[in-house]
Amino acid sequence: MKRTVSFLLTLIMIFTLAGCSESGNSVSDGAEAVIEGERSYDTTGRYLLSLKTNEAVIDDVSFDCYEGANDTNNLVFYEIFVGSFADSDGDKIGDLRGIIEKMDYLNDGDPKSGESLGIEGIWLSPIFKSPSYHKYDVTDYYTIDESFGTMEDLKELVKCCHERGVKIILDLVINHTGAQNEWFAKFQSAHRHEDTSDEYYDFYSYGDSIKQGNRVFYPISSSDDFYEGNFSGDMPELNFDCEAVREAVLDIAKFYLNDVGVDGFRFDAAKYVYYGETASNVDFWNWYMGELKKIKPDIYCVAEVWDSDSLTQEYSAAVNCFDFSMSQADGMIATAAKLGDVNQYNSYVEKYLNVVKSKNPDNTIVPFISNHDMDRAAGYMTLASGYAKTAANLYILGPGSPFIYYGEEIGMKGSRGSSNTDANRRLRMRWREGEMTADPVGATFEDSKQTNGTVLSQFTDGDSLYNYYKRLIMIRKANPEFYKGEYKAIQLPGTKMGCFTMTYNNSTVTVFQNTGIAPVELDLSTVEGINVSKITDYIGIADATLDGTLLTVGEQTTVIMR
Ligand SMILES: [Ca+2]
Ligand SMILES: [Ca+2]
Repeated sequence: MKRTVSFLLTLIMIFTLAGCSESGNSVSDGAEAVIEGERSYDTTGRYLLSLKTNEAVIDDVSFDCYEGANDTNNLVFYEIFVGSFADSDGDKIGDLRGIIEKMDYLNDGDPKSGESLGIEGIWLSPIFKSPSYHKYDVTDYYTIDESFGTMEDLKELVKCCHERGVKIILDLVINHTGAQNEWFAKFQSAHRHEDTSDEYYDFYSYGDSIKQGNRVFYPISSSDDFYEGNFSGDMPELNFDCEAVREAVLDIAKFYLNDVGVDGFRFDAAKYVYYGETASNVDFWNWYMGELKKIKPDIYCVAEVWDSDSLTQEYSAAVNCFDFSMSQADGMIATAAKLGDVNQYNSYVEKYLNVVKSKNPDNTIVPFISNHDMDRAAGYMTLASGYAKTAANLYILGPGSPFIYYGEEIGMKGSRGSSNTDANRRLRMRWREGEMTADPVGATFEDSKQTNGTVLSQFTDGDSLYNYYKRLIMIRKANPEFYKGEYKAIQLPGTKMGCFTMTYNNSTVTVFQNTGIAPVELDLSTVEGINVSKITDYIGIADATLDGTLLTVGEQTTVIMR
């Protein structure tokens, strides 16, 4: 469906101001192509954008909002840790119906309403029957854990997502199962009886000692054999040399693609399938993705290969992979966001994107700051420092499919801390006082450290991180080149400000990103490889002006030009 009304025009038409507002400063009165921006929010949190240049230019400053949901790659995803997100039945455990109830928060189906975050895809943490709160130890792949709901609830959530143009992918944990899985009971029984003809005898990886190289094995009780369990004794590892196992894991995916209608998967522990054997793993994922693409040609999958780029990129031949080197406190995004050199960041993005494309042109990069296995970003990139916003600028306004970890958009905190528990990284979503799940089992993070408020408190605050994320996603959608375009890093000598272009169908968007705490002036006539005449948007702590060829980008601010 083609949107015919321009993005900008619509926003101006709904210009019914109330509540708080911030406005860009008008600079250089009388100069050609001066830009002035007003960003406002009405009492419901509606985002209003008005960009003004001189009248000769303004007619060109309009956008068709790009509906990226038809893209296989390049969508803005949102990771939901299901048990901590939204509770629908009062037991304080997040569930699938809770997500359905919060769909308007995530995406209300109207790209121009300005009333939802606008994410385009959802990754659900594991939802299959399991004894743990995190559910990475699956008891039964065909049953939704009863604390999360039912298969019918999942189908309704999928329908609800698709009605809004949102993709939904499931966390698929197949390297290992839970110890309570009946497959494991049958495997153990076969070994106790030394019945090598039993169809489950080879179902899991086993050996005759407790340790082989770096692989960890556990004894099978009443047997001389040992089973592989690199993560834990409760997570026995399947044997992918067993044809029946390959069939079983294919059947699971088939069921959720065909019968439930999900759009793809996030593959847990992808490099552990064959422990330490990269070539065998890549072969496996190539085979698996090939089979899944036969079922659903436009499937979107992304794998967890938590390792160095040089290893992870090998898997890019088979499947999209998260870019772990971009994440966490010492990662590429945080480094550049915290007064770092954006030229270096852009060079990295270009180089790594090219590597991924050379491995498989259908795959792309998957930038993110944090996920359920990492300390939350707001702890080391505070809202007060502006880093939370510069980091978001860097990875949301760029190529690939950025993944936002739930609560990142409101600056939720949570770190392992001295109690060394991942539960602290998976705390309850802070909707508002009185409307939150319980924290996961074992969480010790003090509530008083959550100083950035709730969804409710941020909703009507025009300067809030929530409204900032919403605006970033709107800007991304207003520029289809972010989804479809070829990325090119433009080196700017003598400044840490970064520049890149993205070009699609002979249309180019040029982006300048200043993560420093001082404005940067740049004579555009000295920059090779760009061809721009006007600012079409900006987002950041400050604003931007263009006076002739002199571009001034305010502190911690990103500018979009055409
Ligand atoms: Ca519940
Ligand atoms: Ca394994």
